[in-house]
Order: sequence, then C-alpha cells, then structure tokens
Amino acid sequence: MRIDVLSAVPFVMESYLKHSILAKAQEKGVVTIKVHDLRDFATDKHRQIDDYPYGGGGGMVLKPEPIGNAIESLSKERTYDEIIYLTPDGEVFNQAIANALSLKKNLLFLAGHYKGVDERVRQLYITKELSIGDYVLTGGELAALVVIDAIVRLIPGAVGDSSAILEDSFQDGLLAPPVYTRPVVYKGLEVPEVLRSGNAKAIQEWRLKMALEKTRKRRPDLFKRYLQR
Ligand code: 6GU
Repeated sequence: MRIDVLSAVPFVMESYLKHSILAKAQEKGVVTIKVHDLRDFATDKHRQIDDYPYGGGGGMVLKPEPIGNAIESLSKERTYDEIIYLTPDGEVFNQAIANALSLKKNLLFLAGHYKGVDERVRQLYITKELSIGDYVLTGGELAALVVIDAIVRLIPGAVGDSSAILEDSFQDGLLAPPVYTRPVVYKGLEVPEVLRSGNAKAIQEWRLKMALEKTRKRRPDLFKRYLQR
C-alpha cells in the first residue's frame, strides 16, 4: 500500500511514523508513507497556504491552490483509490471503514487545519471525509495518524502475529475480553483458572462470555447491534 499525506505541519507526524508499528510496517515494505508539506505547493513567493475567510469570522482557511496543485501533482504519479479529508464534520471512522480501506492500494490524506479548507477543494477532489469522533482537535494530523495506524495494522505482514488482529476489540463487534500473563498471582489477584486449564473450548467460551458481559455493560449500543446481526 502507498499512503500520501498533505499537511501544513508535516513535521508533527514524523516521530510517530518513524517509531511505531507504522515504522516497522514501512521497513518490511508492507506500506510506504510519505508526508508532504502543503507549503511546497504554494503559488506565491511568500508560500502562503491560508487566508482570511470570506464573510468574516475568526480563524484562517486553507487556500485551494496549494492543495489543488499538490493533489494534481501527486495524482500524476499514481491513481488514488480515495482522497480522504480529515475533518470533524466527516463520517465517524470505525473498524468497518478501516477494514475496507486496508484493501486499497493508494490512499491520499488531507489533514485540515485552522478553520478548515476552502469548500471547493472538497467539491473538486475529496472522495471521502472522515472524523475520528465528536470532539475538536487543533488539526487533522492526529486524526490522520489514527486512521492510518488503524488501516496499516490490518495489512497482512504489518503486525507480527496476524491471528491477533481477528481477536481485536470491534473486529467481531464486541469489546475484547480481559487478558493475563505471568505471574499466576499478582498482589493477591489470581489469573482465572480456565485460562490455565489448557481446555481450548472452555477458554473460547469464557472469552466470549467476558466479551459479551463487558460489551453489554460498557457499550449497550454495540451490544444491541451484536444481538441483531
Ligand atoms: Cl478528522 N479533525 C479535527 N481537526 N478534529 C477532529 C477530527 C478531525 N475528528 C475529530 N475531531
């Protein structure tokens, strides 16, 4: 998979991309992630990428030309399956969207900033708009990292043990059951007997029971959907 990101502050994404599972996935050649500085595509000598909003009001708006230039320039190199704008008014991201995007070949992300991007960029270029939840961040970069991380870890070979992926919270519509490792007793608390029994069927049943219980208590919305599926 190839992922390109357009950002007004590309350097804020670097550390995470260089030191996380995303770095390992890149080293393994499972994915190539390139972050581009919007300023490099500015058209004027001051390399201006934002401007005041028409009609007044606070905040700045990302100008259309640098973004349009960047998208058109990158699109000459490859055809993007989706051009995704990260914005609090987008569709709320979830595991099903991550699963679908993990099957794509080329993705281009645009991280919003300030008050947002000129509406015409959205009309002309954007094929998908994603939010990572109902709260406001200072920029789309963290949201882009969240979405990219969730996608890349699903690509075969990106994560060490691929069987672990199917056991993730949400992958079956339920929250994950508790997990334990050694020692058997820690500060008086014991690892459930069943997990030490070697009885695979009993372990599977216990995990499902715990997952159902936790989901019912914490996320009645997910629990309802699980029962209806
Ligand atoms: Cl995608 N961007 C910003 N700025 N804030 C957000 C968001 C995105 N998703 C939730 N909050």
